[in-house]
Parts: sequence; structure tokens; C-alpha cells
Amino acid sequence: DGFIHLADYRPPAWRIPSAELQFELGPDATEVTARLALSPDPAQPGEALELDGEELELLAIALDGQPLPPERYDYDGRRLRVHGVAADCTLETRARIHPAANTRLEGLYRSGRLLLTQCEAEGFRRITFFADRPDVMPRWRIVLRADRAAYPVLLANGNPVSTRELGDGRHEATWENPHPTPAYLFAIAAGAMERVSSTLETMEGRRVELNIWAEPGDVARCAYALGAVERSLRWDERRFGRCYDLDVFNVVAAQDFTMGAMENKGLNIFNARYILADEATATDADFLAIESVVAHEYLHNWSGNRVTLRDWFQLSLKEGLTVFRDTEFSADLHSRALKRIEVVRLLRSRQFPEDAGALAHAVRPDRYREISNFYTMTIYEKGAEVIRVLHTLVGEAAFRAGMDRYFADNDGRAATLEDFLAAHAAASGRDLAQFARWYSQAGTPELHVTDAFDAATGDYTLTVTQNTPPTPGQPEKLPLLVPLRFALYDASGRAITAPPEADAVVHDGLAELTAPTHVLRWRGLGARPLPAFNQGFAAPVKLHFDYTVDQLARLARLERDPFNRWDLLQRLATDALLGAAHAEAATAALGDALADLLADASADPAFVAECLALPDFDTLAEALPEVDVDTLVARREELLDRLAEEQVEGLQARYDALADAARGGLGGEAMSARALRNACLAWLTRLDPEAKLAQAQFDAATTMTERLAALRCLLHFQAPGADAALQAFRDAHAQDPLVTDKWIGLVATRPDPEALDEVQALMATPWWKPANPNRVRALLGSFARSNPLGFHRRDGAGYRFVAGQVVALDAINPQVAARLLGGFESWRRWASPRRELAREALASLEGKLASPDGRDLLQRLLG
Ligand code: B3K
Ligand code: ZN
Repeated sequence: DGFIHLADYRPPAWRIPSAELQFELGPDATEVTARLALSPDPAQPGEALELDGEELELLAIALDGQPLPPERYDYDGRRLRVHGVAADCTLETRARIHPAANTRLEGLYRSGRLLLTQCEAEGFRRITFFADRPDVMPRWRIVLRADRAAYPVLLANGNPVSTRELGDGRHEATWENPHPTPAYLFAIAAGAMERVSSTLETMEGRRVELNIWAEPGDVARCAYALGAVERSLRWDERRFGRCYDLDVFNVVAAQDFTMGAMENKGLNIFNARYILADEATATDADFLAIESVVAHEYLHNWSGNRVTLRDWFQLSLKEGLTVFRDTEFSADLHSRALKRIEVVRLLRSRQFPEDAGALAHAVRPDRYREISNFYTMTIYEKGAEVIRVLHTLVGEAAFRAGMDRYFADNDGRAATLEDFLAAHAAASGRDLAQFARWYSQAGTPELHVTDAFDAATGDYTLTVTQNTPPTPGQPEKLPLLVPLRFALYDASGRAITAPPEADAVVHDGLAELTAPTHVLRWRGLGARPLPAFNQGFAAPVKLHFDYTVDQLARLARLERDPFNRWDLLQRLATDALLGAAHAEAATAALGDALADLLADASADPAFVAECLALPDFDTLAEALPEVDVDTLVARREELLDRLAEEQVEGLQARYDALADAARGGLGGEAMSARALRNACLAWLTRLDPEAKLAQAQFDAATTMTERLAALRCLLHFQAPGADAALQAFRDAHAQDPLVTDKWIGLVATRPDPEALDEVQALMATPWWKPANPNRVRALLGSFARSNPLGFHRRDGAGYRFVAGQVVALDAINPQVAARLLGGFESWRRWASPRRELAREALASLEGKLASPDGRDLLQRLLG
């Protein structure tokens, strides 16, 4: 069946204490010489020596300096076996690879005029012969040779050691990485690059040079990213006591990159979209995303690199943990509530559907066919939420102590989830056995809460039951350890502080649920109180409590924490859209709450903007047993139109009042003002068929944030000036692929079934670059993921189109193709005829996907 199982893990039979690589770099052919010190594991004597190597042209092989005769080895294009070795030895191989022909962007490839690498998860085997698994961690010496004119800058992991001229127009640079490092963190980058730099001294007194490198024309847009590196480094010192550990930290921006970025030791390589920014070409959201991705990759230096993974089943051990760390970084530097809102939106719109769909899997899966398919919302975002659950249970001080212990005990090692839990159990004194189920059980837990009040005795009870729905391969679920926050408000709106009697541990307004059902009981209350739950979204669960609309509206006024208020308004909006019986009352209450917010000059404008953004299509769809796309989209549009009409004065007033504050740089206040103005603009454009306000904002905009928001309104509402604006925008930025991706994304997400025709028309122009992952995401990713009316066209043309593109892309870049296929993850819940149409589109792919990525996903989708 092609599965690799967690239970089958065995330590490497051969260790590689040191590795020396030498590259003769060229775009069409690069020769890689690898000299590996090999040492058998004494506990597994007599095991054969086998190395990974994919699509390599083997030019020479020698053992301890002696060329090996053909009968001593064999290579089948995937594995190299060396026969008759049993003791410490040195293996030298020379192989040829072809960077310019590498469209998978895995291994060594070309992007523009640069040569660079992407190795995680299993790309290193496409560079040279090696034990390509994370628990093999040599110290590395890397020698790069290339033509000086074409490749003046030569970078690799670690510290620079020496450079020299080779005399024939070629030059050489040598790097050493002193920290034991797995092959997935290997990196080199070569080419004509320029940099911005700074130096700083770590808390331990090490002077570090920080560099951001980009192709020459782009270097002026690297300053913000450099500042983000400095902030990340300082934050990890302050909050986690972790220092940087090399003399230089290099970051390279590349236009062609499959993912967001990569945390290679000392040499992070980034998708240019997460580095390059200035106010004329990047939006405020881009700036914040850059800062958080830069932080994420930097923070991996400890959570991932110094302590790495034993095997790929542990992926969330570095990814969930590092997402937790990067969200804490953003929360500490900016607004904690706004960051939490952003994260919870993402969870509900993307991770919950994943966890409820055909591709659901545990945070630590116990089997996989293709690891590249597990860089998912569940591994990253749910993984981070599970760490947050732990943090909530033990508190900041014990959490920090547990992290210190984890880093100390596992430094330089390849760790497991058990190592992580052991460190935290020791530091907190808690038994984490039940907590660990969060890692093995897939599916979003659901909490159902009911209450009862006995007016005669004043007894009030809350009964909480939990269950986790079945997921593929996991029909039965056990109860999880869920930290449930709660509060009770009395009739005058004061919080009732008396703790309940309970059959669960309760402290500080938090009940630790462990059983399928718990009862919390308060005695002698004067009147029925109003309960509130899961403040701050402390547990990543779906919570059901049958609130009346009045109760929700009252709670939204009582709760002071902005996240909770936002969450209650989301709930009101959901009721307004989906709550059959009280939809009308919920709409009215939502309108009142929004009117209050718009009138409240003391409320943070960015927060008001978040409250104006109703739950998106995916979030709403997830709450329904069966999704009728047209009805859902139509209801959402109706509600928006109606609220816009009701709120027109408040919207216009806030839009006008914030004009001055919106000018002026990247400060929090200006960003916040732009966020609310843009939200108001989108609502107001609904009432303005000529889109005059949007046109005026487009014409006068001084920042990309304002210009792009206006363009979106013009295009999506098909304003009279839309074509001219699009053309002006397109021409102004024709040389800039990142800004080009922005208008392409707007075209692809126009909420109209006919957007498909425009997407197809664009594919016949030079704008279509199927080998560039950013362009594919801008055009096809946003169509499949963020254009419900286009993708779910009634005639099935959206599904057939995307399926057809998956086939084409699978032959170019399988990981990009697989992402696109993920757009079908919820197909079983789409109402007829869409379910059948989607099934047909998927079935038509059978036998047409060559990559393991595509085949694995297709099997799971249809499974
Ligand atoms: N660790 C990389 C992701 C690599 C994906 C490989 N297919 C980026 C990150 O999560 O930091
Ligand atoms: Zn990561």
C-alpha cells in the first residue's frame, strides 16, 4: 500500500559524523563531490550500507580513497548500495545534476539568475548520495566553485571560512557549519546578489552579521525584512532565553519558491513575497506577513535546527511549536487580540474543514505515503493550538521551564514528541498522558453545553459533554484533556467569582475536562446567570450552547476582552446567516452592535474592521452538514447589502474621519486606520453602483494598501472604471512579479461564475507562468480556494478546469499541484449535483498523476 509507519522506526544503521561537499556550479550541469565519514551503529552490526540518491548521474565512487569496482555497489536511481563494508570508512561519490531543468524546485534549482536549494523534506537526495533522514546529523564543510562573473556571491550554511580565486575566471568559497545538522537543513545560494546588512551582539556576547540578499534590482526593498530579523533575534533572547549561534545569519529572497520560506541553518531561503516590501508595492498585510514569516524561520533555529526531528512523523514538533512561537512574537510586538483573531479565523476557515474532510489526519500521523502532503493546516496551526493548550494548562512560568528543559535535554539531538512531553511533564509536575491524545486523534472536538436553573434553590448547573467525530481511519475517539474557560454574569452584569462544585479540576475560571461529561454546579444564586465560554479560544474546539439572541447581544456588551467580543459578533453573524428561527433577530442585534462600534471613536479601528468582516464562505460551510453553495453565497451577500444600507452613515463617517490618520507610514495607528477605511469602502461600494468612492481612493492612493483595496472594489463590483483601473495598475507594475500576482489574484476571485472565463483567458497570455509557484497560486490557487462561485460553478466547469490544471502542474511541480487538489477536500459535503460533479472531476484524474504527491492525495480524496 506504499505506507511508511511510525511504528516501524529504526535508528540509522550507519552514522555520518562529518560530511564534506564540493560543488562545481553551473546552471545546466553541476558536479557534486561528497566525502562522507561513515560509522556503523554498534547496536546494529552487519547492516548493509545504503544511501538515498534520486535521479543522480553517478560519475565516480571510491571507498577509503580506492575507486570501487562495479560489483561492489549498485544504484537503481533511488538507492545506492555499497557491498562488503562493516567498519568506519570514508565514501566519496561524484554526481552530476541539472539545476536549470529542475522545475520541481526541490534539490538544486535555478531561479532567475540565482542557483539555490530547497531540501526539506527529502530534496537533499536530489543533490548527492546521502542518508537523507533527519536523525543523521553530520558537521558540514561546503566548498562552492563557480564562474565569478555569473556567480559573484557564494553562500552556504554556517560560517564563512575562506575564499580564493581559481585563476580561470572561477572562484571558490568555503563554509563550515559546526552544529550537527540534518540534510534537510542543507542550503547553498549562488549568483549576482546584493544585500542590506547590520550587525548586533547577542546576549551571550557574540557579534553577528545579519544579511538579506536579493537580486540587484530588489535590494532596496529588503530593509523591512532586515528589521524583522533583528526583532526576532531579540525577542527569542527575551522571551525564551535563546541566542543565535553562528557569526553570520544570511537570508536570500528568490522569485521561484514552492513554499513561503525555509529555515536552513544560517542560510534561510525565502519566497521573495515574504521579503520584498515598500509602501508603494506591498500592503500592510504583506508587511505583517513578512515580519511573521521572518520570525518563524529565525525561531526555527532553536525549535527545529538545534533540536531537530527524529523522523517526519514528528513534523509538528518543530512546525506547531514554531508557529506557536511566531504568533507569540507577533502578539508581544503588536496587538495580542488582533493576532488571536487572525489565527482563529484561519483555524475555522481552513483547519477545521481539513480536520472534517477527506484529508483529515492527526497532528502526529501514524502513517504516510508522501511526507510533502503533510505540511498542512493541522500540522502547523492545530499543532500550535495544542501547544497553546499546554501553555494554558501549566501557565507561562512552568511552560518556560518546560521549554528550557526541552532545549537543554535535546540540544544537538533528533527529538520526538515524547521527549517534548517528558520535559514539560518534569517541569510542571503534571501527568501529560491524556493531553498527548491531542497528537494522536484527528478531528475537531465538539463541546455541547446545557444549563439548568432551579429557581427554588438557586442551584445552577452546566453540563458539558465532549465528543470528537470520526475521521478517516479513526472511527472511535477517546475524551481529550480540554481546558474550558468559563464565566458567569449575574443580572447586573457582574462576574460571579465563586468557583463551582465540579467533578473536574477547576481553577481560575478554567475547568479541566477529562471525561465525556462533566457537571459544574453553583448553589444559591439569586437569579439565572448568563454563562460565557472558551474565552480567548483557549481550546481549539467547536462549542455549542443554545444562546438566545438577547443573551448573545448582552454578552457582547459585557465581555471586555476584544477577542471575545469579536467572537460573539461572529456568532451573531453566523446565526443571522444560518440560524433559521432567529435569523431576523440576530441580524437586528448584529446591526445594533456594529452601529455602536462604528460610533465608538475610542475603539481600535483595526478591531472594528475585524468585527465588520463576517465569517467567510469556508467557515460558514463548515458549520453545515451539507453545503448548498448558491444559497449560502446569496444569503451572505443579502446580509452584507442590508447591513451596508443600515450602517451607511456610520460607515461613511468613519471612512471620512480616518482620512488623516490613514496617511503616514507603517505605524500601528496608520495601519489600523487604513484597515477600517478599506473595510468601510468595501461596504459602501455595495450602495454605490458607480463606485465613485473606490475610484477616488484608487486615483488618490499613496500606498499599495489603499490602491489595492480600491482596485478590488472596482473589479469585484464591476464598476464602470474597472477596466481602465486594472490596465493602469497592470502597466504601472508590469515589471514586478509580486505586484502582478496581486491583480491576477483579484481577477481570479471576482465573485461571479464567469470569473472562470477570465482565468482561462489569462492562461493564454504571457502573464501565465506555470513554473512559478507564486503565479500559479495567484491565478489558480485563489480561484480554487477563494472563489466559491467560480470554482463551484453549477455546470461543474470549475471542477473540471482545476482538475485539468492539476494534471498539467503535476508534471512541473508536484507539490504545487497537490496543494491545488486539496481544494476538493470537503467534496463529500457539497450538495447535489456538485458532489457528483466533483467526484467525476476527481475520478477523471485516476491514472493521470505521475507524482507520489498527487497519487497519494487522490487516493485519500476518493478513498
Ligand atoms: N520548514 C519549511 C517548510 C518546508 C516544506 C517542504 N515541502 C518552512 C517552514 O515551515 O518554516
Ligand atoms: Zn516552519
